[in-house]
Amino acid sequence: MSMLQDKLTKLVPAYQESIKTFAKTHGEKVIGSVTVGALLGGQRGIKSLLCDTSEVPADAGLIVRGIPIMDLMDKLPEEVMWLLFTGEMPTAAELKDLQTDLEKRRQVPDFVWGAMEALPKDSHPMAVFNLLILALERDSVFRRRYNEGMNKDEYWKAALDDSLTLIARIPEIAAGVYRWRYDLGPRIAPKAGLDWAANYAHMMGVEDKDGGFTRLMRLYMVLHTDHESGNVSAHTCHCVASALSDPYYAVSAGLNGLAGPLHGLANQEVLKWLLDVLEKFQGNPTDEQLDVFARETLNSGRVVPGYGHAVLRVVDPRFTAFLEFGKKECPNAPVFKLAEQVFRVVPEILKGIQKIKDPWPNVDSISGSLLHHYGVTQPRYYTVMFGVSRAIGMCSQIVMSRAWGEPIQRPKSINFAALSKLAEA
Ligand code: CMX
Repeated sequence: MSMLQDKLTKLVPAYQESIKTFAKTHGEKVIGSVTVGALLGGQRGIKSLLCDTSEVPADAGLIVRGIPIMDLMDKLPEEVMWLLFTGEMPTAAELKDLQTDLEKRRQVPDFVWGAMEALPKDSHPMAVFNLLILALERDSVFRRRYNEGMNKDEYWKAALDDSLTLIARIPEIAAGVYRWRYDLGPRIAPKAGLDWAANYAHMMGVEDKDGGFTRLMRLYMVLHTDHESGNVSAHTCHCVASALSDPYYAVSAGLNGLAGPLHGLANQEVLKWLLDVLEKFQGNPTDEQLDVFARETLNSGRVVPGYGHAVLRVVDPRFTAFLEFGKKECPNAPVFKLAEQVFRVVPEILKGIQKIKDPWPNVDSISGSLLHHYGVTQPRYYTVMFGVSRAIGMCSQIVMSRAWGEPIQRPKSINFAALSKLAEA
């Protein structure tokens, strides 16, 4: 048993018990209400999901298990992974043990590559990536044990087993998609002794003379791990897993949601938008030119990608973390400079549009400008990188839900006639 499995075996019974007792004591308490506006407005603000891995206060942004994301900037993704699963930072021995466990699990079976190579090259990288995660489902321990009659109390253990294997294999799958999709040569094998994000950078084969790309990848993988449970990808994953579909099914489903342009695909849209600006003005524009360009986007009925958020009402701290990284590592890179300039110009425009609740940048408005600087110049690939990291958070949420025994989700829908009757009564 790995140290993470051992740690959770000690922590889970108390967690289970506290929720069971809480449900008995407070099961009938009212904690909120549902307005017609919320029902018709994408369920905004309805508190209906339990998530202990992270929270996103509107005025502060991501907090992972009580720690603001900015305080985790210099950590490894594996440390944040341990934090998400257990609520504590790992000791050096625990970190080492987790890395060793991931290393043991990371061999991607050959049939996965066969599935990839059967696809047309112009498939979207997110479609290929999600399909390969589904292909990994063949090895699901959760499904096998369920078929063998697994006791309910063991669900979380089998979900953890699958989660660890999935997280171990996901960088190689994502790097394989990158090299195949853009004809960059044969796949590069993982290297012993490298941490999880450094290995992902290594397997992508991006030239990295001063180690800047590896540093970016560590930060990127830390910043995108989790964002509570109400966003499209997390709550899709959560819902699918509640049917006891195993983590491969659930994470792949969640990542299909991440592939939407209003969610994770926004990072692709942002880079396309920034490159359009550079092309139109043959380089970095003046603030006035940028202002006109952004207003043209809005007037043509499109969104300015990377700006606004369903929950946040301040600058996304993950944006700030990337901004700090860029100022230190590549202050003069043209695309990064443009992303900084957009931050100066666009919020002032969005503040003037009454319906927009959040005029501030989210994480997607800047991440691609840094990737582009290091040579990852294919925006259609960016959401895959987001997905590699987000799989960690989704898996931690699945394990927590199976640990406390969350039942299958089944909110009630009503038709318009019934809604009208209720509202008018
Ligand atoms: N540009 C133009 N219009 C915007 C906008 C933007 N950046 N942000 C919000 N709006 C518009 C909405 O489209 C909506 O218009 P309609 O009422 O005409 O439909 C109106 O302002 C109100 O929206 P809101 O309540 O402020 O925001 P929502 O919760 O509805 O949507 C989000 C949130 C993120 C989908 C939206 O801000 C947006 O589309 N942003 C651009 C895409 C983006 O960056 N997405 C990534 C989000 C982070 C992530 O999930 O990864």
